[in-house]
Amino acid sequence: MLTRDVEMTGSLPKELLLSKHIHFLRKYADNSNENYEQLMVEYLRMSGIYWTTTALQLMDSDFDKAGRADILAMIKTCVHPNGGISAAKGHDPHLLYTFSAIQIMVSYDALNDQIIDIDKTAQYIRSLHKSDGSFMGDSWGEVDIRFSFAGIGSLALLGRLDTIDLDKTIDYVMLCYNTIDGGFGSRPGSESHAGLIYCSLASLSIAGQLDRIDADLLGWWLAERQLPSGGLNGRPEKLPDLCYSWWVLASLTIIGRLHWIDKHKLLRFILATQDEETGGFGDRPGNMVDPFHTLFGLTGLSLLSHQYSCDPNESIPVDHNTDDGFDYANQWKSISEKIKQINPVFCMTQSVINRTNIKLQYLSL
Ligand code: GRG
Repeated sequence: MLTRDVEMTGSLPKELLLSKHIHFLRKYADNSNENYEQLMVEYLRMSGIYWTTTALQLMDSDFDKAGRADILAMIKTCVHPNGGISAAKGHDPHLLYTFSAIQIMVSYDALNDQIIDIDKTAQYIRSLHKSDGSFMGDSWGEVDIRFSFAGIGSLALLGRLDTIDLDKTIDYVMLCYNTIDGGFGSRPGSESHAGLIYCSLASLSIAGQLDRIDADLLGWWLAERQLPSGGLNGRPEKLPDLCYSWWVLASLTIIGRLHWIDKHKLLRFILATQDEETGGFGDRPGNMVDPFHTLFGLTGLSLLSHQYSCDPNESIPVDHNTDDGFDYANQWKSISEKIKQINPVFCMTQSVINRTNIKLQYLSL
């Protein structure tokens, strides 16, 4: 099989540049409207705000003060009479942006701040649920497993999961399951992809139905996503991309097999994707940085460092080269102190998820 990868040569960052990342992200979060106009593509602005505020929240204890009122006011301008929420004012509502807006509101503990009518928004989500259990993204009718997760995740955060037939919804998710590799594709019969595997496992976790998959087979396929550079791709023969430090690692965490990848090599890859001048992370070392990759670089580090510092059975493998300029034990400890714990299902801080009553299922070996 063809392996495509990147070279890890030259002087690449080896430390977490925390304050630079906070500075980079604050440009997006402060006075959000004007800066988002310039720096974000408008049609996905709501998700941009979710990526930025979640990343800030992971690093910054002052998160609540940063732009809260402006961001909540902006969300209010995107709420439609049918309860759906759009990416930006004047755009049509869509399930993905409804999910992002709900995630932001829950993070700010603002669900009951009269920004949305919870019943109406739950009914909007239900209106996109089809009789076969699948979800459309909007009234135009595209169906994708991402929308199943956005629907289930949104309703769970709203406390309205009983609005839909959850078993039927999960039966549709299982139609997208590929018995050959244990993964999931975007629709029944589609190729397995790490992003869609995350959406499926997160849905199964919320529904408590993770026992319907072959976790060893899937864990093997996910671990195979790691390339010699240490980075992860989303499917075979593709280049590594930092965002898979979320889609792959969150999936492995949900099924209790995070330790099946080489975390030290991945740490080197993640740190190498930082921009030492501007802050922020890019998809690969040396590439342009953006809030999407910055969030998923930080969430990958959060999953790895918190497991490492919490699990007494974890130790640095003896075959690891200790002459590569990395003090792994100290790095993991310091990263876990600097980045808060992320929840692998919702991609929101664990402390926020602890405030909800949502019960999640995880597998273990
Ligand atoms: C709450 C974190 C969170 C997500 C909400 C939108 C969504 C639900 C999930 C998206 C899952 C997904 C499909 C991720 C993949 C993103 C990505 C890098 C797509 C690029 O696809 P290709 O085919 O990439 O260009 P490869 O790497 O296969 O070449």
